[in-house]
Amino acid sequence: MMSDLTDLQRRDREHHLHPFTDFKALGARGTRVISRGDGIYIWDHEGRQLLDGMSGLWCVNVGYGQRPLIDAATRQLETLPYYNSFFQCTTEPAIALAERLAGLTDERLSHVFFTGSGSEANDTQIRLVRRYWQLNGKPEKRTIISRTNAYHGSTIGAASLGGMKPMHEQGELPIAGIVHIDQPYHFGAQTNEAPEDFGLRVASQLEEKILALGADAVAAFIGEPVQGAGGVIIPPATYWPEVARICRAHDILLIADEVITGFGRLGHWFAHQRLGFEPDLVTFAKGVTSGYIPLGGVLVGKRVSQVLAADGGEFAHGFTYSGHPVACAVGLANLQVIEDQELLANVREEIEPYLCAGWSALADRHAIVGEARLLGLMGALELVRQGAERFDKSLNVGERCRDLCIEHGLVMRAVGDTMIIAPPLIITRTQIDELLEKVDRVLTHVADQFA
Ligand code: PXG
Repeated sequence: MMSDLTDLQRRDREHHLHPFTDFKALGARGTRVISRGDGIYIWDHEGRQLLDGMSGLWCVNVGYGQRPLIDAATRQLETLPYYNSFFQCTTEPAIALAERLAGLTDERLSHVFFTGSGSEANDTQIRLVRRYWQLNGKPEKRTIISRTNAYHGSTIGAASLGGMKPMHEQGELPIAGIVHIDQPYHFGAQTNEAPEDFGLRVASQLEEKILALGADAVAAFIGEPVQGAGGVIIPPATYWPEVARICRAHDILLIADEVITGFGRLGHWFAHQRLGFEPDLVTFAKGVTSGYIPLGGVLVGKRVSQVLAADGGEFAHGFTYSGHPVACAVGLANLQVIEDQELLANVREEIEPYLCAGWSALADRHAIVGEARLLGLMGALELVRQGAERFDKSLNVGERCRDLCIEHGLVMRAVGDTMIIAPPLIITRTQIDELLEKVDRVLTHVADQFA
């Protein structure tokens, strides 16, 4: 029997500490209880239908209710719900998924280390790159360079890699050996520089930082191909090839954190395939199972895997749920759905161009949109007072806009005053029309209230 909403909210308030949530504010307002999902839609406890413009939390790539994923989980739960990959053991789904993931890239990314989440995967990266240089007789190569406003997860290591100041302020972060350079945020930099020049200039900070620290002290550089939680920061086309060149020139490992950008979000299995660079290591999570069940990991390039596999001894690292058979079975079914339903081509050829045109038009029609940007199915609208002038922070325009979206039956995410979408890859043109029409109406309301 369904519980009454106020009762659910009371029990939630009394016992459930939510992530990234102001507990007092939530307690006063009451949680939104989500009860059901189908395709690109979710329904809340009161039966209100919402177009899920965020694919859950950037993860439900194949949409809700995909039967092959449900069946794969059920079958695996019945056969073998759990076994581990420690002590020379493994399971068939873990083998098959590792092989399948390695096959999604060129031959270079040959091995997979499984974790339960993206945060664990990035903590694994820290230990993996330091272990690699240790085995190469260069243990002093241990510093990792990351970027301001990056999001790499919430564990101590991953939050240290991240460049979010409010997170660092809670818990004495970052840990030693992690430093940050600027993000390639053209709109945020308020510069007249051409994006291509700006991309090269920001990338050159990496070289300056390496030279300042000494290449002998630097293990790796990590970055999200397109920053997600930081506000869909799309780097100029010149940025990543230049970053890759600098890493190669100074013998620094290159880590692409593809937790959001992987598995079709940019119309390819991985964003680096689109943005033109070759990472040594790739972090994945979220879309690998379309969020149906937790799974993450690291795709390890031959350069690193060969050293680990040679006579490196034990890599003293792993999780109870590394290679969880149910998660891996769901991952395999998810990849099959992406392939069978031709979702990569659907994004590239059908959905992205259509959405992109409608998205740019929003900036033309609404003066409060300072910039509309989109790559693949990751889009952002920068809400501004006018031009590039921001609203006063205390107005909470982004949050108000998000609430208005909900009232109009649409889930968008607000990062400050930047409104974000990342819809499921199965979205159709008709559904994009519906999404754009809702956003259009909401922007008119926001403009009436704040402009
Ligand atoms: N790397 C990236 C690039 C991410 O976006 C993680 C690592 C960590 O993954 P786990 O599975 O440990 O959460 C993420 C997660 C948001 C939001 O509000 C984004 C994430 C997580 C929670 C909230 O945009 N990304």
